[in-house]
Formats: sequence, C-alpha cells, structure tokens
Amino acid sequence: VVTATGEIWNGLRSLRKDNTGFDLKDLFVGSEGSLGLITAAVLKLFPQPKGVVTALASVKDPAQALQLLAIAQTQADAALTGFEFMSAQSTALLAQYFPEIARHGQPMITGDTVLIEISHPQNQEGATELLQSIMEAAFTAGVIQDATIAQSIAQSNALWHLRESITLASAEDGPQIKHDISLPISSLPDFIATMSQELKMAYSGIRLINFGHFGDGNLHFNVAPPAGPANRAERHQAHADFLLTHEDSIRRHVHDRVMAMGGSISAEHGLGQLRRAEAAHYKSEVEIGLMKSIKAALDPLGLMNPGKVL
Ligand code: LAC
Ligand code: ZN
Repeated sequence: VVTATGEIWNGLRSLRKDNTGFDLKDLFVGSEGSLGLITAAVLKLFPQPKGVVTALASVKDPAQALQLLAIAQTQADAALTGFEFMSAQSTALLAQYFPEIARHGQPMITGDTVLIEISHPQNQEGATELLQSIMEAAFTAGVIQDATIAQSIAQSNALWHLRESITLASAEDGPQIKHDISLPISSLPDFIATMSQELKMAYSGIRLINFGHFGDGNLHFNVAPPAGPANRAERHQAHADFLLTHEDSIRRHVHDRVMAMGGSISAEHGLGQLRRAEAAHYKSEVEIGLMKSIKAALDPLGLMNPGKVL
C-alpha cells in the first residue's frame, strides 16, 4: 500500500492467521482507494476442480429459489460454486434485445430462473451426478418446475453468458434505478415479494429487473421504468425522464426496507459517489464518526479518491 503521505507499507503476508493488532489490510481493501493505493496482493490458490457443471432450473418464485438453495447446500456443501437468481422480467429484457443469447435458456427462462453450478474436485461425472441428484430431490419436493443440465462446457458457458448479459440488455433498454443490496439469505423472498408488490402498486407498469448472487444474499434489485417507445433514443429519453421524477423516492423506498430488514445498501459494488449520501443517511453517527477519524488520520489532506465513500 502507498499511503496518502507517500510512505510504503508492505502488508504482503500469506498467513492464514495473524492476530497482531489492527487489521490494516481489510481497512484498505474496504476503502475504495480513499485511504491509500493498493499496489500488490497475495492470492491463495485452490486446486482447479476437474469437473464443473451448470444447470438452469425454473422456479415459481424466489421462495422456491430459497428452498432449492437449501437442497443444493445440503447435498453439495462446498461443491456448490454458483447460485444465481434471474427474475422473469430480467430474462425478458434479454430475450427482447439479445435473443441469440437468451435462446440458450429457453424455454426455462420465461419465469423466475436459477442458474446453479456444481464443481467436483475429481471428475466431471462426479459433478454431473451431484447436480442430477439435487435436481431430482428438488423435483420430488415440488421446488422446481423444470430443469436443464448443460451437456458440455460450451453449454455451461452459454448459460453463464446469458446470466451475465442481463446488464447489457438493461443498458440497451435504457437507464434504470440500480440497487446492489444484500440481506440475510432467508429474507430475500420476503423482501422481493413485498418490495415488488409495493412498487408495482405505486408506479404502474414498472419492471423489476432483479437478478444476482442469491447464494450470497446479494441481489441487483433494479427498477426499470415502464416499457418505452421502440425508438432507442426516444426510449432512453423516456427512461431518463422517469428517473428524474422518481429515482430518489424509489431508491429511498427500497433502501429503507433493506435497512429495516438488517441488510446492506451496497453488497459488492461499493459506495463511490452514487451511494455516499445513502450510506451517510443510514449509518449511525458513531460509525460515520469512526470512519471520518480514520480518514483524517491516514489522509489528513484529503488527497485519496476525494468525494468518494465519505
Ligand atoms: C452483475 C454485476 C452487475 O452481477 O455485478 O452482473
Ligand atoms: Zn453482481
């Protein structure tokens, strides 16, 4: 780390346990560059799994996704390496703008869908058997409606590509109100159901483009304006107008509920400038005070990534 005062701290320790005072490493890692510049890192490597297999499963709603997660965790434990949720409206956007990418998920992706990945240290058969066993248990329990297991690495990649293209389809559709929330995993279905209902009542025609890292309790609960004109420029303008009027109130509405349910308003993307004021609004005076003291001690002149985080 290069500090704000121009010194160098070498914190490159490859230790599993280190209990010698303050955890400076995590302090810098979580600071979004506002305390110092990280210039190197030590990585812990794991053996590459010999077998990886991916599947799509259609669920009735997020509550079933949670049940599927429980089954997958019970059977696979650490072999469960991916569990991503995609709402029906998020994949509808994909089908609309990138039908070639969405094609790989049809007909599964017409409703709420889960992408699930299993990794096996020894072999491909092990991974496939484990995933089949999870799917069978989920069928028997009535937790999934349908499933398709990728038959090749190319197919697995196509399913991941589908999941990862939702942001591209969103960008094509036009500006959205984006949230990067995390909640205790068991609260996700309740949150999605309540929030969706309230927002749909308040803003008729809005679309809930929620998707993300369900297994981590991390959801991109994005809110898209009502479907706009076919012409791209006109549609983007209509979205921008909607955001101008409603973005602040929708964001506050969503974040209020997240905080009331013990969640976080930024799970993976950080605060930057977009969520800086939101963090200040929700964090206690004590917490903000501690953060400010640290900032003042390590970067007294305010040189590092000014205007971000705090
Ligand atoms: C994703 C990015 C938005 O999950 O974090 O696609
Ligand atoms: Zn993400």
